[in-house]
This record gives sequence, structure tokens and C-alpha cells, in this order.
Amino acid sequence: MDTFDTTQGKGGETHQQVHHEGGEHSPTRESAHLTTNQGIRVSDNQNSLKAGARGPALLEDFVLREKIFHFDHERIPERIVHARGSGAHGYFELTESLADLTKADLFQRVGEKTPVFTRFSTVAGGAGSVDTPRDVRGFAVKFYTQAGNWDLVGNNIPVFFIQDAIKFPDLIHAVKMEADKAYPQAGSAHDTFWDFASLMPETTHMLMWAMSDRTLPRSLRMMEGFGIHTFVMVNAEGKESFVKFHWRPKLGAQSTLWEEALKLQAADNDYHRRDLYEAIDTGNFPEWELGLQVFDQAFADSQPYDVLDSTKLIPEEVLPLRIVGRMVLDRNPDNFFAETEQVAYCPANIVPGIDFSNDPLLQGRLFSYLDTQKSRLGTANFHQIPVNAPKCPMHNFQRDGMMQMQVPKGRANYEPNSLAAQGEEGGPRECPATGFTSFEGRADHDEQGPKLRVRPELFADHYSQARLFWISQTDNERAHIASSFVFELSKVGIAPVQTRTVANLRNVDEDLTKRVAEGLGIDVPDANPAARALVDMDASPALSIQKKLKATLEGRQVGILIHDGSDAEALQALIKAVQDAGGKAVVVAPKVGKTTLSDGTAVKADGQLAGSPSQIFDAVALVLSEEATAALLKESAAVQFVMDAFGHLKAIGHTPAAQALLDKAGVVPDAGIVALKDLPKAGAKRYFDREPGVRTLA
Ligand code: HDE
Repeated sequence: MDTFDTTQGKGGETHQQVHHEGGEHSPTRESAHLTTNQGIRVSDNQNSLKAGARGPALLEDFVLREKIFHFDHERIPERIVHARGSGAHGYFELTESLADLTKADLFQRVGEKTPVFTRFSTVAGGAGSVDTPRDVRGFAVKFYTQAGNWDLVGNNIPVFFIQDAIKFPDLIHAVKMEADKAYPQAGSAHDTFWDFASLMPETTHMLMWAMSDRTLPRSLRMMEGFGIHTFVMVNAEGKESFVKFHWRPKLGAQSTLWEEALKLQAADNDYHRRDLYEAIDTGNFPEWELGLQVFDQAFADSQPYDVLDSTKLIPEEVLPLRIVGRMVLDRNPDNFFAETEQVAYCPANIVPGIDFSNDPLLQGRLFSYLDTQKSRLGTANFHQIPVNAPKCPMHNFQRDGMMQMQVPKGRANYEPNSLAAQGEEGGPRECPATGFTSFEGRADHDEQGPKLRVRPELFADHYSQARLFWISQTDNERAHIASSFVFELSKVGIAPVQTRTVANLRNVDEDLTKRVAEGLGIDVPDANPAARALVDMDASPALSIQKKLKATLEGRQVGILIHDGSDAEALQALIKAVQDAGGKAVVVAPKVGKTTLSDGTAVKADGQLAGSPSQIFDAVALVLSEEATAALLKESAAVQFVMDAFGHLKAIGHTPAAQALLDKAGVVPDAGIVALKDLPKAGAKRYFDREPGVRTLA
């Protein structure tokens, strides 16, 4: 909540400043007077101070110096990973009490809302890179609970590349742009990534996910999220349970095709960022369910994998999700830098009732995030930045440091002290009953063992779950996976790296191996000897996106191509039908300012044809007269619009008069090519059966 503080201005007039909850001072839009950072009014913001009209600029021009000085320091180090991200405010609402499992305050009272700030990100690219590369997406949620901040810093994939934090710098060095060349940006299709991955068989399961459509989300609003690691929950009686966290998008998980994602990079660098912002801005608040997989030690011991291994998941069919709440993102940041850039997540931020497992990847993260914030934000006081500050009381004896914004009163900056007995402020005291206590058992319940640099035995099974993922996919999804391996490895110049990768894949599936080897034009190598015999696992349909794809236009966009002479009535009816189905109708025309319809009325389009290619839409419609069709046959942007919609397996609704354009674009009739009136229904789906007719997949 904002509060207003009226301060006396220098000239005797009053001006207002907004004080946000974090206590920072930011000028209101209404602030009439331009001032320096010292509050001195600026008389001229157009010309620097010079000795004569054509003379040199003067050093004494503090207005110029201050402005340029501040500008020079506007950038901070970008995140070493997850540099490009988009965030939003919202809330988490509890729908089922978890008092049986945890004493965590936010999980007690059904209906209670906890504020959150959520940031989604790509991993490999820099802050200015594109939104749709093939990459894992970060899914980080900061819950501002009444018992302190809890950060659930996850990804959109439930497993990870490596098992032990000590390999993280190697993984990231390998995947980011190559050290000497500084390319490629935001992509794993290069020598060093595959060199590392091929030498680390533990990456195989995650590689299957990374090469699948999971790394090509249609929208940030249509991604699942996962905490990945096993966490611990402790209830009021001190009983612990193990838990894995899942986010399920209300709009359903959906991906683009690889070719579509590539073309989106050209069409709109900010495709995901814009989509998230606009959805929230227009009141279509993205929403996710929070689901938990809860289990105990006996369950963990009964599984053929180790629950402390982040390269493994627990199939939902074996352990179903318990849906306990929902997250709604309903407010865009006011300022990108202040909030989305400066937000500092840390998996070590947990609250009483939640605890860590011994997962060696998680344990390493507990150090890294705090450390990286100091380097990124420059001070140990980054917790005072409004987006990072807890929204519950915070008192301790930590003092000073760079950019200290608080002004503690009195001399009690140590504990114990007896200053209260002197009538002074004595400061806060520890809370044995309600404060955070680490639970005594650890996930594996091992006694303190000898100091060893080893991994638990079951960690050595690198392939069973990679196979599980493969057998859980549709044929079309499998073809995408095989083709991505071919594409990525075709960019690798070191032949033994290709061979080694395919040798690892041979442990996953023979058919996959053959398809990748054939696509690369190399011989099928011998399998890389597996460190441990594989176990058979039943297919898990929940791991497939296509098997559970929601047929809906909700949150989706339909691009409607019009031109002079378009049928006014048909256009209005279609727009209404799309909106009634929950979709957004976007009108595209050769001229954005004015199109004259059949009834003589003029409409403005939302986008100009050349700048609104069909890849930004989920389905398209051609509301065209014969003359308009004839004219558009000579427009490559129009032909491409139709050709890409068809090639990207989208529904196309059209007037009979538009047939010539479909023919020129090579459209072959199928269930997705429909009359205008049928588009709202047909447009809710993608036509994967069409794909073999439009491109060769591995
Ligand atoms: Fe991160 N990771 N990570 N990571 N990570 C960072 O922290 C790190 C891992 C994830 O929107 C950094 O503030 C290590 C797994 C997200 O600001 C850094 C290891 C998962 C974000 C860091 C991992 C993640 C980060 C860089 C292996 C999914 C973006 C900037 C032990 C569960 C958060 C920063 C945001 C960011 C370290 C592995 C998710 C360097 C050492 C596994 C979503 O601290």
C-alpha cells in the first residue's frame, strides 16, 4: 500500500513523494519540478553550460555532470545464468490446509493469500537475448509470508543436468557462448556444451527433456514449474515428510515447434515478455495450481532411484499430486530494473515448517545464491531493496554496510545486552518456540559418516529415467526429440563428441539412436557401458505435453487477415466468437490505419501484415474477398502468413474466396482447414498429424 508524505520544498511550496512499503523514495508521476539528485531545481535540461555559445563545456556544470555520472553507472552485472527474465507480482491462495504436514504459516489457513513475486527466465542467454531459444526456463517464486520470505526457485523441467553442485560452473561454462568466440548466444548447439554433456552420462535424462518441446514453451503462462529437489516439511509435532513441488498452468502446458520458435525470434524478440505483460495488463491473469508429491522414507526406500538425485523424478502415476493452492499473477512491475532485475532469489530462504534435503545439488545452491547477489547488487544490504524486503517485521543486530538504508536508533547493536534495564531500547530477542529450527533427521537418515567425495550408489543409473521419458512421449514428440538431437549435434564440429553422445543414447533406446545416427549420417556406435543396470519403469503419460494438451482458445491469439472489401458481418461474427471462446482476436491488414470493409465502414487493424507473421498466432483466419485474394497472391508476406500457419500445424479458417491464397501457399485440406464459422473450435487445437506432410523429421 502506498502512503503519501508531504515534504516542504525548497521554495516554500509543498511537493509529494510516494513511500512504498519498502520505505524507498520514488518521485510520483505528478512531481512537477525536475530536480538534481540533491533536490535542486533544474532550469534547462536541453543545453549544457558553456563558455559562450560556441565555447567549451564547463566543468562546473553540476547538472550535466550528475546526469552523466548517474547514467554511466546504470548497469549492474547481469546474472551469470538466467540473465534474461520477466516477472510479475501476484498472490498464492491456499485451497487445502497442510497443517497435517507442515507448520509453515502460509500453508495453514484455507483462503488466505500470500503475496508473491515471480520471475521466469531463460538460462543461457544474456539479458538482451531473445525469448524463444531452445532452453530450460527458470520459474522462481518469492512468497512474502507472514513468517518471512520463502523462495521456491525452480525450473520448467523436473530434473537437472547434473547431480552435484561442484559440476555447475563446468556445465554453465560449457553451455554459455564459447570463451574465445563469444558465440553462440542463448543456445546449446555448439561444441563445448555437447563435449561436456557427452562426457557426463548423468546429463542424459535432462538432455531428453532439453531436446523435447519442453524447452520451446508457447508462453510463460503455459509452462509447468518444478522445485526439482526433494524438500522436507515439518509439522507442529515435529514429524517430517518429504515433498516435491509442482506448478500446473491453468491454460495447460503448450509448446511451439522448433521452426516456429526460430521464426518467433525474428518476428518478436520479446515474444514471451510481451505476452506476459499484455495478459496481465488486460486482466487475463495467468494462474497455476501448486501440487505436492508427499512421501516418507519408506516410499523413498522402495523406489529404484534415489530421491536425493536431481536427475530423477517421481512419476505422478506412482505418486499423484496433491493440489493445495493456486498462484495468480495480477500486477505488472512498475519498473523493470527496480523489481525484475533487482529481485534476488535464494533457495536458502525457507520458513519454519520447510527444510532442505541432503540433495547435493540443492546443498550447493544454498551457498551460491546469497553469494551471487552480493556480486550483482553490490552490497550485503540487498535485502532492503523493496522487492526483496520481507513484508513481515524484520529485526536483528546486523548493521552498517554499503547502501545501508535503515536508520536504527539507540546503541543496542549486540546481544545479549541489559540496556532495557536502563530504560533504553534493548532490541529483539530470539524466539525458541516459533523461530526456525532445523529438523534433526536428514533425508537419508544416515548417521554422520566419514568425509568422502563420493555419490550414493543409485545415482549411477543414468539411463532408466531417460528411457522412461522417451517411452512416455507421443510419436510426434519423439520425432521432435530425435530431430533436435540431430540439429544440435549437426552444429558440433568435433566428430567424437557426436559419436559419444549417440553412444550414450544407445542406452536409452535403439530406435532413437538409429534415428539420430541416420540424421547425422554417422554409423551407430557401440553403447557407452552403463555404470548400472537399467530398471524398467512404466510409461508416465504426465511427462508428455501432447497427451494432456488442453483444447482451448483461452489465453490464445487468433490472427485475422483482412483487406479492402472484407465481409464486415463475417469479421464481426468471427471476432465475437473468438472472444466468446476466451481468445484474443487480432486483426491484420496490409495497411494498419484503414481497411474499407464490404459495407463501406473503415476499420483500423491491430497489426500490419509485414510485421505480424502468423507465428505470433495460435490460429489464423482469412476474411478475404476475391479481389483481395487476387491482390494478396502477389504479397509474399500474405502467402508466407498462410504457409507458416499451415507448416506450424495451426488451424486456418477462411472464406471460400480465399481458396486461391491457400492453394498458392501449398495448403492441403485436413481437419484444421475450415470455414470461418468453425474456426473458434478448430483453432483450439494443433494438427500434429499434418507434420509428416510438411517436414521431414528424424
Ligand atoms: Fe540456479 N542460479 N543454480 N538453478 N537458478 C542462479 O542466482 C546455481 C539450479 C535457478 O529469476 C544464480 O540470482 C547453482 C537448479 C533460477 O533471479 C546463481 C546450481 C535450478 C534462477 C545460481 C544451480 C535453478 C537461478 C544466478 C547448482 C532449478 C534465476 C543469479 C548447484 C531448481 C532466479 C542468481 C531469478 C539463478 C546458482 C542449479 C534455478 C549463480 C550453483 C537445479 C530459476 O546463484
